Amino acid sequence: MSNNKRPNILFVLTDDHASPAISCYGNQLHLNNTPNIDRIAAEGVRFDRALVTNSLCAPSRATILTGTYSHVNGVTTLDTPIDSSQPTFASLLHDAGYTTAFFGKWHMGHGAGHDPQGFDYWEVLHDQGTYIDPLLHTSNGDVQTEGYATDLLTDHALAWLSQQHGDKPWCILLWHKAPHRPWVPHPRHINLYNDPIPVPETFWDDYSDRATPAHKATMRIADDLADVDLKEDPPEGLNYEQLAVWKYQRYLQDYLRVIAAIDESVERCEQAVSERGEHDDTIMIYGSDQGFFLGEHGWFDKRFMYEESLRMPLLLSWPRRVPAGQVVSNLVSNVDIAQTLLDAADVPCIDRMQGMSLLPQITGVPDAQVRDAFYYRYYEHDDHMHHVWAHYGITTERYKLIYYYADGLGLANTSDVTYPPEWELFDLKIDPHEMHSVYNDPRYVGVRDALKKRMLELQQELGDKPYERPTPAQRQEIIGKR
Ligand SMILES: [Ca+2]
Repeated sequence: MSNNKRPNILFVLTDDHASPAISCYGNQLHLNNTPNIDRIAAEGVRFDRALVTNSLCAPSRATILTGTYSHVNGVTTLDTPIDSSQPTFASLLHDAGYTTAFFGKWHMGHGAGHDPQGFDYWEVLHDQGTYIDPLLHTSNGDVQTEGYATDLLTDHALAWLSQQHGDKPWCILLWHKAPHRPWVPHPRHINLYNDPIPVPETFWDDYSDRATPAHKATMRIADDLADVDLKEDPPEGLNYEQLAVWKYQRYLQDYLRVIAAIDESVERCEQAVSERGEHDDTIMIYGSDQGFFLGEHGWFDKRFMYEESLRMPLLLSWPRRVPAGQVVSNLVSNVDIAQTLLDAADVPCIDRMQGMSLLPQITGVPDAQVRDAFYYRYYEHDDHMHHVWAHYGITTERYKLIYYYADGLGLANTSDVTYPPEWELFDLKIDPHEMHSVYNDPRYVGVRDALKKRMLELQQELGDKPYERPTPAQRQEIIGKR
């Protein structure tokens, strides 16, 4: 077999899977064991600081596919469906002779103009998708299925793979719903994780030394998990703190059980590829559309530019080309995935793509390009459930600067109240959990000003613009349209 054979690609993306719930990431709380996901890292690379451009399901998916930021691909929020005529790494691979297929969560709109394009075959979960008996949306109409979504999507993907013969390389995107809320496990996993799970050290965070948005967010495990998440009544007589810990247990138990099914799915994928004799020439990628809070800062969910939410797990193996057992701590991103896969397939990327191929960094190319800083922007200003304010910012290896430009407009929990913009600055070296903003600390003035300058440069390079607050007249107009 030639070294120049174009690789197959099997890309497993999950939804809201935080890296502390993947055992190869070495979580101090030892939450679970994921031996099959871990195998990808052992046979390839574990990226320890893979950052998303916008920590939300649909925007991350659009960024991964198109290799562009939200302001370029248009998918800024959950309510901005994709224009799926945009070129993606999948459509470019398809044009270059790959056979391509998509199974699972799309969540970027349905119907003409929004359905997947560039795939020889696709079937997507209807909208957000369900864990049990999911309704599938396909090019031949909707199909009602019976079964557990993680298993069923794996069945369908591997059945499609078994029909692929001949010389064309293939690319499968198996993008699960799991472990997204409301975390419904398969009955075979219902007895896992019954022992008490320790709470993270920031669980009781009171958000002192942070800007207003951390205080205003409504994604606290203690206060904001719903009955559909908890699925059973708590024991009677618990005080507030005891109830919070009980809710955390319920949350984590089901979250980890759902991940047990994903790890089994990955094992089946690995076996299927090996049985086809394609182990060495297949790129296996495991990632999640963003990180997730697993009780850190007392939260569930994502959205914030804080590390737990900003960092996605990302593992990649390609035995033919990528040396095994690597750990990469450089700043990489979901915006890099498209160019990396195109590079691997020797297909040129297109000018609008805004990331970089990660292959040089992981194949031993001397002086491979790395980032000095990374730009982030979260737009979902008017979310009615979590109330995380819109913001943008920059992170380097050591520092993170965040600008909350929210001014009250569109904030469901603050009505028409105006808030001033606020900043946060964290020194991740001495404060890795981001508990103390040093934005107003005189010792950090130099760092602060340098980061602001670099953030504006990056914003401009990427074609984004600073937020402009509406004038009082514009403000009245916006309010009047409600
Ligand atoms: Ca997600």
